[in-house]
Amino acid sequence: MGSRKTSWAEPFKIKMVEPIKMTTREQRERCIKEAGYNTFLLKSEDVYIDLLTDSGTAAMSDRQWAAMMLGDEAYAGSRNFYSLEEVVREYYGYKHLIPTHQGRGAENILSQCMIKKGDFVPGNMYFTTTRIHQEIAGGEFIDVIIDEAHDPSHEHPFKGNVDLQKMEDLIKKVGASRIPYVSLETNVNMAGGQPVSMQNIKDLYHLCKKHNIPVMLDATRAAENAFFIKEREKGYENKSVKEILREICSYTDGCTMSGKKDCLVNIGGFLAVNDDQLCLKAQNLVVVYEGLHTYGGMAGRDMEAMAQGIRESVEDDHQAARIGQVRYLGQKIKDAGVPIVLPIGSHAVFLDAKKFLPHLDQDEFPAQALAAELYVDSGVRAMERGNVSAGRDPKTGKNRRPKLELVRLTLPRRVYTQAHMDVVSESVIELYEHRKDIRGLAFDYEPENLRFFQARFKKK
Ligand code: PLI
Repeated sequence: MGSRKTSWAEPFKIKMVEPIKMTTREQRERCIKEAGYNTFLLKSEDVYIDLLTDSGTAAMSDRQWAAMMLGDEAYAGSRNFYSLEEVVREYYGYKHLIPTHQGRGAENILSQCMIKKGDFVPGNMYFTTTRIHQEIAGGEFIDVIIDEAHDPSHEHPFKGNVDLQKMEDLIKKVGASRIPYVSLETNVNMAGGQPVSMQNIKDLYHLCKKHNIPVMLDATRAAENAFFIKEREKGYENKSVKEILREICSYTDGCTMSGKKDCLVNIGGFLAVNDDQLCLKAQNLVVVYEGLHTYGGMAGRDMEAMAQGIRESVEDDHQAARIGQVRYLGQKIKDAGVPIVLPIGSHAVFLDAKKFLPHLDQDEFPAQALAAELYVDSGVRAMERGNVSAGRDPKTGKNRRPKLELVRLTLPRRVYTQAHMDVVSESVIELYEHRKDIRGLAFDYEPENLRFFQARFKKK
């Protein structure tokens, strides 16, 4: 184990490869123009290294592929449902499982079940799909994350923490009866993949219990969060990711899950709850929106692959390599003086586009422009997480202009090598040297909902 103290390596070897191809700069200039300068609208064929998202992009293990062959595609009562249910009970600890086609399916069901018009839903920073389902159900999202989370250079070790004072103030202001639940996200995506501490989760749970407010976890990257707790929180250094994950969930009343991240599958999700009545209500809605309550929009084989993925996701070695790779990329970029969100998070390196392109106003969408330029430079596809993603304030109709204007270089799990990371960092560093030449963007087409997915832009 001597060498493992200073370096990490993937706990797997590669059995199958998928060819990728490099294009010319002229081709990429044409492709991005045709895509309206939106990396979501590029064809994946035209991408060299795809760091758009870690969602549904993981490489499955041989055991997961073997599990796919055990698919029981019965409409009702598939054995794979029971297998997934058992795994969710063992690893997450919740009593009831309601499968959904992916995370937002679970968010829809939970929001419809729990939120009434005029309610307030506090959360540790918004997530795009989570917030829109809360709003559609008649609720208003209230950000209760600590202030440090909105400062890209602040090195708080648990920047995803809930500010308990903000929570108490909200309860005082609107009353607990208008707060149907708290939406607690682990490894907060929009803050840069920043973890929540166990102490904070515990304190939040006790505060909420006092007021009879349930805590609903967004467990999408909870296993990754567990790894940070192991590394950074006193008393957890000798616990396994598996034990820590279970403890996180024990201070919550249920969770929504996008299985496409931690669970190492290409599609799937679930809602899991402890309350029997809430389960009945959710089962009743899942048949309207997703499918029967024993498949909820997933194929039997996908449920089996997810069950196996969950077992693999809590292996300490897996998380060490996963997060080690993100840090390798982040450190290279940081060492060259490029502004990034600190500390380096779990699933991505986030470029600080406000500092990268100070000559652009936020309404010229610096992060969108930077992601487009990165693609043109090297065929690397990233994602905007800033003013475009934040959307417009429904009350004022104005762009929300969030404090964080970021480009996310998101690492799919078990897919790319260290050499790919070197190519990415070289391209980012080169762009930084020529940053003054990068121009802003203006909308050509702006969709009403979740505009970042389908918007089109033109160069200013
Ligand atoms: O993409 P879905 O519908 O399976 O999951 C939605 C979702 C919920 N919560 C969180 C924290 C997410 O990160 C999330 C999806 N994230 C995507 C697609 C991403 O690229 O980050």
